[in-house]
Amino acid sequence: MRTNQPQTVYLSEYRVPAYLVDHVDLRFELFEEGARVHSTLAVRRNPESADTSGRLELDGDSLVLEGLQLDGRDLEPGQYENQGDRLVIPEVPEQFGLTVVTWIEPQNNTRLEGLYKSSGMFCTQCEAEGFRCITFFPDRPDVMARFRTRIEADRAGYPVLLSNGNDVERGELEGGRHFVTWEDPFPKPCYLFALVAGDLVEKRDSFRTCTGREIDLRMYVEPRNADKCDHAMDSLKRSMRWDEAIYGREYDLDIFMIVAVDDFNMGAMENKGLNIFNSSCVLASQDTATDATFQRIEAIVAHEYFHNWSGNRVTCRDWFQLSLKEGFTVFRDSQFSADMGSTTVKRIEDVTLLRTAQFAEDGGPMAHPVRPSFYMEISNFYTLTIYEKGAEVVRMIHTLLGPDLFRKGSDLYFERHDGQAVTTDDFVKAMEDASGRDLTRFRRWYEQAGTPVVTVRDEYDEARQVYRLDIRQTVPDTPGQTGKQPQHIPFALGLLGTDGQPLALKLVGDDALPAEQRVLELTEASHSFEFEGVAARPVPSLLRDFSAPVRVDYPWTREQLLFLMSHDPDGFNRWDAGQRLAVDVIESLVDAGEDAEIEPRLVSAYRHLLTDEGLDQALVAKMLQLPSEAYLIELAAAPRVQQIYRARTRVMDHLAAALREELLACYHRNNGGAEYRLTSDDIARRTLRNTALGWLLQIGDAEGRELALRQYHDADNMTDRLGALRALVNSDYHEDREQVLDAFYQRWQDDPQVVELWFSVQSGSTRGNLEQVRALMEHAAFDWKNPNKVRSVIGVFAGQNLAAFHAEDGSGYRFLAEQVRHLDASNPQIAARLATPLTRWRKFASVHGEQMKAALETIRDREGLSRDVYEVVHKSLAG
Ligand code: 7MF
Ligand code: ZN
Repeated sequence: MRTNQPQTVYLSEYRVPAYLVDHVDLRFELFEEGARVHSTLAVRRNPESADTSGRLELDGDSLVLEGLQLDGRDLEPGQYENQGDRLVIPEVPEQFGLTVVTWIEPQNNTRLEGLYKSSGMFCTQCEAEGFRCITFFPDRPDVMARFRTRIEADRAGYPVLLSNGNDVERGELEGGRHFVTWEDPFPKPCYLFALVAGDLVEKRDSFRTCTGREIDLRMYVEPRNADKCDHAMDSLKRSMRWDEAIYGREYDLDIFMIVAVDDFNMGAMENKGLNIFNSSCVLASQDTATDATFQRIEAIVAHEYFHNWSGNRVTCRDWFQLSLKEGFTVFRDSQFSADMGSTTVKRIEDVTLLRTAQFAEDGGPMAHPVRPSFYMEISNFYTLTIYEKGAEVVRMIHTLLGPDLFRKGSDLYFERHDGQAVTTDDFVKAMEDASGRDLTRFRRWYEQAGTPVVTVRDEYDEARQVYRLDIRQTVPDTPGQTGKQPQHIPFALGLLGTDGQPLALKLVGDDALPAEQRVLELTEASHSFEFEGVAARPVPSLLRDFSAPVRVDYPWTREQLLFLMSHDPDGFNRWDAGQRLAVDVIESLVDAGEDAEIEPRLVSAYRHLLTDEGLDQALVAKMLQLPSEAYLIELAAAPRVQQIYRARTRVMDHLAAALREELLACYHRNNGGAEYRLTSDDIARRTLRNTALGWLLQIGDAEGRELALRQYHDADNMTDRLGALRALVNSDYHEDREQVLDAFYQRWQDDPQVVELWFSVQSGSTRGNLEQVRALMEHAAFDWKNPNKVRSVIGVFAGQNLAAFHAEDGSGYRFLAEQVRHLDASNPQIAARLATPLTRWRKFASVHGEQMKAALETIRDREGLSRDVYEVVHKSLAG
């Protein structure tokens, strides 16, 4: 734990490493009281380094140093300095072997960084800087070494011993112990190191690559989860096939392993040949996982697998380049998910996350560029900006280059940089070189934080039959960054004629063949585009498919939005028009007071969605979701949360009451019956059915209640069971709610993933209050040491139950601050993430903002604050 003020790390201070490590020989002796780690490094001076001092510095964290030898000779106390977080040897030769012996206590490691124990098994998490909690090492991604790892443990307790690469030797030891040795032929940074030891069952499968190599696929899980591996295994094979077909990337090792662990700070980790997953992101059966979970698992398995090329074969030079691997890999996994299901639905989901949460981050105190230039604690920079905005930036390159040149660029990137640790600039350069396009101005997307605002105004000249768009862009100031330059924005659009048909677009003075959609390239602060041959004022369909991560400002009328909702050939924009209309209606209630009339055309638009079976039902299921409170808050300049909550609820009540018959018909039309399948059609049907049920219970409909109870009892899958439970929990049928919640818990209490769902349905329910959330934390199934439980109770409360979190008396804020202070002592990474909602205090005017700030100050004043929480709290209180 930190004792003095944390240091800031700057990109401008990057220097190549003074020493390189070619080979690492590790020996782990695992015991119940701790673990001894013997590490022998083959070190040599880096010829590229200007540092000729002869001084070797290794990183360390919470280590007990038991031995230190240079070329086989013990170092005397005067020949080295153990500074705790650093081991310094002032004078080393050009090339040498260094042996370090450390003692660590995985069983007491609650931070879940480095080597720790989860449900009786040993496992590791080394990204970003966890390897230094295992042994002293140059813990930076540009030091790449070949690893050989021998694991020794009690055979009965730990029959399975895993590390990266291939198993090359195994045998028995004295005292009922055994060992396995693993060798990874690919040099890698230490953040990709992994070790697992436990009593696990093995599920095997295989995959034949495009060149005919047979890859051994293995999953390791606790015996009780043996029947929950199929979906992840199938997802893995689909990912491997897809990466060959779309990116020409073949898997390189002979074995690929996946391990599920219950206690994990994040979703999953791409360790070379040995991916480790949070159980809730990999295990699934029809009985225990919802459709959403199945889809998330497919995406995460793909994401981690894709890292084998975008991350492992080509890795990051330093952690400022994190988006090099994360932005690109998220882009790849979204393309994959789009190909596996509905492209439009996937785009809607990605954009919803981006606009709700990443835009909020980009407008808050932690705003940072996709390639940051400084940080205190790198764990805090695994953000939506790095991941989601980073993916959008790659997606824009794809849009600008087109699929063929993009593929040429990615081939060049992988070929040119295979085995290297590189920068986001190297990525852009490869795209430029392969395509011949100039991306100089485009690079600003990596350097400037903040969400650009694109303002569009239009004018129709009937005499000339010309329609003109005036488009301006501005990039807002963010903490520490002002006076920004225009960015290179691909702006896709179409125009619709009065009959609802798309117009052929012909720009004045442009020879390109007329097309129904164009990607305009905005590179300056302002542009004018004139379209000729336009017979009547058209309706513009702007930023189709969300072609850039920007806010569009255009004075939409409700007529235009209704028109686009039913006519836009771009499915994404049809959905977006519906969202804009709903936002406009809700906002007008916030402004005009709760008794104001609700736009009648909203009801007819929703009626149309509910009744026209000719519409794409997956899209309809999305269109029926009202914009979330979080999104409405994000859009508001000075959000009044209680008013927003009441206005949104009133619109929902109004729609549900007016459309009761249609909702019932929709429910029955989509009533399951058939066997559970994971096709987009079936998922859409279940979503529609559960949405209809939720709306009916929202207004306390008695028939809806009967349907929910029946669905709960008859369900043969978790999607339907949880849909019914959620509808009841969010209703005023208190007795049913309590009864069904009890029954659910009794039935599923032994399954941690289902208990997480049970927790989050309650903590996220707007009918629940803070007392109920506190009661959940007293529940036997709650466990402070398990990040999933903390997230599903406290995180879901603060992130989704916004009316309660923003309670007028400030109790929600004080509650969250209390939990952050408590958790910081055991798990700083999770504590820092949990604190995020409070950091947005400036956005909330008057009392609320002050209450949030006061809560943050109570965190700031905690004795022995971690670096993780320190950075978040100080940045949000600063200025
Ligand atoms: C899909 O990126 C998208 C994002 C770091 C841990 C997984 O592979 C990862 C790891 C964090 C946040 C999100 C994701 C991951 C991490 C993630 C997972 C699946 N390298 Br932190
Ligand atoms: Zn990743």
